[in-house]
Amino acid sequence: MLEKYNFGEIESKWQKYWEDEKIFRTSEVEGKEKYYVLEMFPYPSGKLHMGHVRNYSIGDVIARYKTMAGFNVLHPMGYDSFGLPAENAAIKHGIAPAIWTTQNIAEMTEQLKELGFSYDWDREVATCRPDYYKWMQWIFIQFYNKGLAYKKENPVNWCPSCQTVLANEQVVDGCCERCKSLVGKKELSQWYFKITDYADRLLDNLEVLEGWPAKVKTMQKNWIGKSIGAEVDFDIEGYPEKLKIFTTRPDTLYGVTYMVLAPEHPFVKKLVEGTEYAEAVEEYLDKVQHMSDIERTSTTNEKTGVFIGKYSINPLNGKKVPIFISDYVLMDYGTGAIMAVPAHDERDFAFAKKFDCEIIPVVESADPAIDINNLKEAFVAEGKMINSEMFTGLNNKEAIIKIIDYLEEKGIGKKSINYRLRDWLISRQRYWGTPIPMIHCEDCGWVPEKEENLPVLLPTDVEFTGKGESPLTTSKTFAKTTCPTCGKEATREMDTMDTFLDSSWYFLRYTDAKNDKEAFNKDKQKYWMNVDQYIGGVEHAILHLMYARFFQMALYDLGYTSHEEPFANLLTQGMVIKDGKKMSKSIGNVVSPEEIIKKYGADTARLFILFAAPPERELDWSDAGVEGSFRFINRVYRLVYELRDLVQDAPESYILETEADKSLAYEMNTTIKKVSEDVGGRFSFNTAISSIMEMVNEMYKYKEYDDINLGLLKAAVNNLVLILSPFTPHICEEMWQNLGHNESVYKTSWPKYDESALVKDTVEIVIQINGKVKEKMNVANNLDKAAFEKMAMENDKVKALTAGKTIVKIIAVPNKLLNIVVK
Ligand code: ANZ
Ligand code: ZN
Repeated sequence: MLEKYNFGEIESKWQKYWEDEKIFRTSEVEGKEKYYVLEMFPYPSGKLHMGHVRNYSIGDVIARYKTMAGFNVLHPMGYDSFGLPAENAAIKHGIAPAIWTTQNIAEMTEQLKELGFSYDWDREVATCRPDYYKWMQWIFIQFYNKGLAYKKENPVNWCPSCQTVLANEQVVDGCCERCKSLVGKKELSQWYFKITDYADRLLDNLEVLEGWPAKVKTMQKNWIGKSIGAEVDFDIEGYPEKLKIFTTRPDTLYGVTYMVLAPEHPFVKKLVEGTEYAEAVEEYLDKVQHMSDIERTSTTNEKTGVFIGKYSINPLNGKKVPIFISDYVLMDYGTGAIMAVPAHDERDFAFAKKFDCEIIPVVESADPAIDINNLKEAFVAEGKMINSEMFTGLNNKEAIIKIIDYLEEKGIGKKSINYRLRDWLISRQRYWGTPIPMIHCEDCGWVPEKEENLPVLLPTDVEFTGKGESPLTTSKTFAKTTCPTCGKEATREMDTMDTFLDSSWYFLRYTDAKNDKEAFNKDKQKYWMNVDQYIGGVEHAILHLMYARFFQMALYDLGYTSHEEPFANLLTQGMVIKDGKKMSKSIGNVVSPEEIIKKYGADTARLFILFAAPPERELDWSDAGVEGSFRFINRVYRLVYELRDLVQDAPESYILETEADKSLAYEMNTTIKKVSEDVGGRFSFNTAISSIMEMVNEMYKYKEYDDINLGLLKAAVNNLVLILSPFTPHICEEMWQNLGHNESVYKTSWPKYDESALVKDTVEIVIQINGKVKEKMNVANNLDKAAFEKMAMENDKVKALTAGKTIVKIIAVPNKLLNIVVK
């Protein structure tokens, strides 16, 4: 052991050892309790950022702790390696996506190894490799055969800059999530997954995911957006067809004063054909086409619309009301038509004010301050029914049920449920993704590729222009094939899969990453799944986590998985910020992991990140904090360096004799207990680390006593190294070896604490006179108030200081302090 802490040497030494000895390789061990800890795998951009380091440090502490605590731990890593950046590099720099990606993977792997993460690298997956995407294609075919994949012509979100289709989930505020361009609409024939078949299960199962943050569950719930209401048939004056509307407020039927159709509603053309309204409607439709759904439904936008010259009849009271079209009604929700109740709906209220429509209140507020006949805004709360014939007087919640019954009885409507969740659009007009393994035959239609012909390989003879259709169409070899059913000439699908598919089952592949006969073996997934602890950014709260749940459920229904839910517990780590802002190139506040590793070593980087904030919170990067962590590591190193020879020959057992012995034993045992609980249960790493820091302080104090107990000191030093090892693994291996141990610290059991040493015999108390501290003394723990006061008053110094004075009052706080007020 060198006198000076040389992190560079120590870290590369132990990284090599772990790799050579395959310390972190795992396999199924029957009878040993398994623990699967997983961090979201990265996109191989080439460089790790601090967000990655944080994510993976959290996972690594858990994995190392669980290993030492006796679990059979699975802790894998891989790469989500299909996607746009590789293709953009091809367009810009002419470098093949496969080569660009492979280089990046190599660089990132090196960085991950430099940080000392305990991955079983034998299980590494990269989604762009044929041995992975072969099984992606196989899963697609299973979904297709089960009726979960279908092709449909539809207006889709189209990013004019990325030249590709986007899922609804990838459109943020009407803009492309990736390049921020304004998204338009385009008619295209596309592949979809029927995730809507799973809407109720995805929603209901949230209840049993007790280990998920409430925030994430709420986001998923809102995304699924289940609305219970009714469908009601309105008549259209002069037309035989019924106008179907969806409402969540059938209780407001008597307050309907106009109707609104989505501008794209199929009735609209028919209703205005040949009338004076046709032109205005046409113009309006044109304008709406370029707007995103978010803009259209915003409650703050000025309302626009066009009266189409026709009227509708309310089936409950026969009232005749005008029909409008307006952008705030969307075609692909409900029935694409609404009944408008301005008295009780915000958007209807704004529209009615602008277009001078009637406002009829039908629910009265209990609050006398609200003048229901002269509303300043829509009244949306609960209340008592008014102006509603036989339903008047009911509570409006009751009325909802009664009115639905009545509609059903009369055959003019029925209970109806709507979801915001849409089917998942999975085709992309992109090169760097899994080819969709479907073949189109003129006679047989769409036919899946035969299983023995998988994988359908990505061709390499393609051009990257960044424009137009899928780059696969430029390959001379790819399209032409034969029909798997009839053998006739046929063409391949030329779109590739959304990369969110690849990341929807990688956790299953890790359980059996090398299998070339199956996507994963059923027994192996059964042994390892589900993931006990998943860790990643909250930005994946909806998309990735919803898709992965859907895959897991669909594969469960197909009989391939044994759990319905993939992730038992979820931890979403906070962002890493600097100077109060997210680290970003444009702000210029990025701290690169490489820089920190070079200057202080990986152990310091890890310790700082884990110590600076609880995992769910934002982490404010601080150079002083990094320095502090480095100093602490040095302090531990010096302590072990100084004591290593002394304790090696010391006895394995010890008897506590002096007060100092008892105090150190107490410190050691409480620290082991605290670290075990903080790391094993609450993931409160920062408090665990600060208790280790206190223990180190106590050890520094203890070693200066004349009368030291070497057996005890030996236990303390060994335990210190063990409990620190999940955080700073390299230096702990080094110290462990130098303390005379032959095996890796990770082959050693997590230390146990002595329950009986957790109570202190004595406590230090403070004595104040008139509020000023005058004396400290040790007294027996948990003395009652009277005994405590007596002890303190018998102290010599206290006696001297109070001699000849009048004692006005004594305030005693047992185990803490005694304040004597004198005159
Ligand atoms: C009448 C009514 C009265 C409504 C009232 C609300 C309040 P959620 O909760 O999102 O499901 N709606 C129905 N289809 C629509 C569409 N395609 N585009 C825009 N809005 C639509 O909202 C359901 C409510 O949103 C429905 O209930 C309907 O307005 C409107 F005091 O009907 B309601
Ligand atoms: Zn055919």
